[in-house]
Amino acid sequence: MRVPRAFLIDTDTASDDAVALIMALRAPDVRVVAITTVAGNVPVLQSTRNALYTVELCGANVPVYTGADKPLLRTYQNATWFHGRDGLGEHNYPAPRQSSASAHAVDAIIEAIEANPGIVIVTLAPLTNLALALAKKPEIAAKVGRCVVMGGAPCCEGNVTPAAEYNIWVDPEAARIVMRSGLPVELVGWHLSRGEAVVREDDIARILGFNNPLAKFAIECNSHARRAYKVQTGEDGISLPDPVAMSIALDPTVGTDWSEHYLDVEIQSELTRGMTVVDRLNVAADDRNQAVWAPVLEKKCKAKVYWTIDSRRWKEALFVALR
Ligand SMILES: [Ca+2]
Repeated sequence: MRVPRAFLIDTDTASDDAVALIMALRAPDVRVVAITTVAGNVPVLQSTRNALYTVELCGANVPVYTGADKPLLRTYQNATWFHGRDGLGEHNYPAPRQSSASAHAVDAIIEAIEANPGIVIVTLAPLTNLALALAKKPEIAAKVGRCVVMGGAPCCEGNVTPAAEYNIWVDPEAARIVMRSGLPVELVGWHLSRGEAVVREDDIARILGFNNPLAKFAIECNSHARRAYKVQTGEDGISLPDPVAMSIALDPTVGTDWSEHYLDVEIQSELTRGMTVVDRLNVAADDRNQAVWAPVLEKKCKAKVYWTIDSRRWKEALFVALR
């Protein structure tokens, strides 16, 4: 039998994070060594509570570590307008039985990487925890096998400003630290959870037809997010950015078109704060650009940016997890 792959998941557990956690916890060839939480969609203690609740619903036994309660420099801004006050659509889920592990998320990240060389890090949230871990111990970057980042709006519109996606926008300084760290980043932008990837009425009926508590929870906790997404984009259905990223973490071939580029994050502009700037035409080393791009070029480390996915296969991965 193959040795299961080690995953660490960093999350601001709201409704789509919860579904992504279920996918990883139920994957037979994955061992989730730690879940770390951060302030994002909901405040960090709510995020921890939601992660613990989801772990218990899966009958799993994975430690949850609480992390940063605010971005590195910016004022914290939640996304309860999208996911509901509790992040899970306001269905009054009971408190989890377990409490979070005693170590801080930042130390848990460092320890998990050192104990599991080649580990897959999946980030579903602002990158504050990972940035703090890299600041504390930069050499961990070289020990990570893959770093799948749900975040960014590569060469397209964002979901919180025209230029930026929420996870990157909330803590752009942290995102910049991660992108410049030498980590093998794979960027799963917000655009990949739109259009064909949206879980439509017939998909929802199919999931509810599985008739089990996880399937019911996955749909129910996204009720608020579904309404907010309709208002935001006009698209009907449940858009699931974190589960799409998880499906790629589980199987990179779900991504159908991707390429490797230098990537940086805008931190100075008001208009384009948190924009993920992708060197799509590979001009960063040109005379015109190399001075500005020097800190990125120095690392000689390009990010893998996914442009399209196979929506049928992404949804199949979702169904398998909830069946
Ligand atoms: Ca998230």
